[in-house]
Amino acid sequence: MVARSQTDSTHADLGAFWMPFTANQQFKRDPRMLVSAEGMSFTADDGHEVLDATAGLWCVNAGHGRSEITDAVAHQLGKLDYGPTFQLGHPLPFEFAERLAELLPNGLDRIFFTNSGSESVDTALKIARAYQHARGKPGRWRLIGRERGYHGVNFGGISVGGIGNNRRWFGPLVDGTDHLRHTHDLSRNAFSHGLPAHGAEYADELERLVALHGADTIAAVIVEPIAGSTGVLLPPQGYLERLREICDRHDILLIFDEVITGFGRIGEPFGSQRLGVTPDIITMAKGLTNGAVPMGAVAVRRDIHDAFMNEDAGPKIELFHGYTYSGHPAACAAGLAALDIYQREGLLTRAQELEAQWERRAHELDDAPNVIDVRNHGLIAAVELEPRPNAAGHRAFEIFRHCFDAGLLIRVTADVIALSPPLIVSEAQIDHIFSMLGEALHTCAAAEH
Ligand code: PXG
Repeated sequence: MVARSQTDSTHADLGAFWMPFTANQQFKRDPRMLVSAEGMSFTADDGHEVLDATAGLWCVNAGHGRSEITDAVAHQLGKLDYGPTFQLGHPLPFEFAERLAELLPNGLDRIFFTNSGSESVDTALKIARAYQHARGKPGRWRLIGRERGYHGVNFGGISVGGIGNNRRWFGPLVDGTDHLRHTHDLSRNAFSHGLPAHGAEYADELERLVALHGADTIAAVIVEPIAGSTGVLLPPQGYLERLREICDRHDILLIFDEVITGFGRIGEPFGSQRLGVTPDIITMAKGLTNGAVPMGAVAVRRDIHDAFMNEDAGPKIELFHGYTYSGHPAACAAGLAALDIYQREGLLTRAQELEAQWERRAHELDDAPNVIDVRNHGLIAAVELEPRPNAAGHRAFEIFRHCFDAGLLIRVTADVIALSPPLIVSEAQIDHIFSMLGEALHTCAAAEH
């Protein structure tokens, strides 16, 4: 593997692209550019290879450069590049929705297509509120999220989301939301293997919010079964079950945001199947097309969908919602090809086969310098670092840069390092990921002294 060369190119032409969730000025002074990808690796513009331990941004579950997807998209664009889905149809989204329904938990077999995770979340929240109208309970409009939750960046998503910086700059948010407390509790759960033992009782917070607001004002609760973006927070054992129970008791919809946990990340097609709790609505994106074409979707329990349908088969639209690109032909073609690969190669359950080695290697970092927690589930691991005084996030970012130069792509959020490789990762590559990360933790710590 070629190490990264220190180029001094000025990259004077990088100004126009306002980069998302990026320190633009810093990046443009010292850019990290990827120019191609194949299998488990990217290649940077200086020719050095970077092993992808994050599946891009949690999306390239079948690995990069899958020719079946390229071919399917090219073929579809040649045949029908675009077709409206408002009052018209074309075959692909119908076929893709059927295929997804077969994979989803029982009963969630009605699918609304979007273009991203953020749109899926806002769609799900709107469906939840509109459903309460459709069944004659329009007073149920409140939406409950959770502290530290990430549900994308649109107004609905940041309103139920719980990451301070994603909310505080944007003025009044969507009215009628409240939040459960987060479940991260290192005092009791540090260095857990798999789901942490303590904290199921955090779900009882929902009872408190019901007592405060009245169940008859609450439409839905939305949580990530495993929170990813905020730094990988695992649900305590029994927590999701208890949340489900309380929602049932009070007739509140439960939405799982599976944008990260969908498509095999924790060893079943959807996280809810692995975790044994079935929500009423599931949002997804990312792995839906293996990251090749932007697309999201919302899966809804059939009776929720059916509440919008009535015997009047006239021209009345049942749900005033949709996107120009809902069910885009190229996205559906990519999604169908991705599903074929996932199923043919057994990728949707492969995380369970690799989990023991993954967990063992991850926890070999328990004693590495500055590490205050290592946690894991499926093919996800997080290494949490002690923040430097008055410089939160700096330590992890240095490790990110060190790893990138050394040929390993990790993801950092504040001082949490998150790992989530493509599900095609080999056992040797798992060893390599943790050896390189261990080396980076030691080297960066030594440089601090
Ligand atoms: N819900 C969840 C649970 C997500 O993780 C979104 C919604 C929004 O999806 P879009 O497609 O609109 O970005 C996400 C996105 C990270 C990282 O590093 C995570 C996401 C996006 C970018 C980076 O953890 N999650």
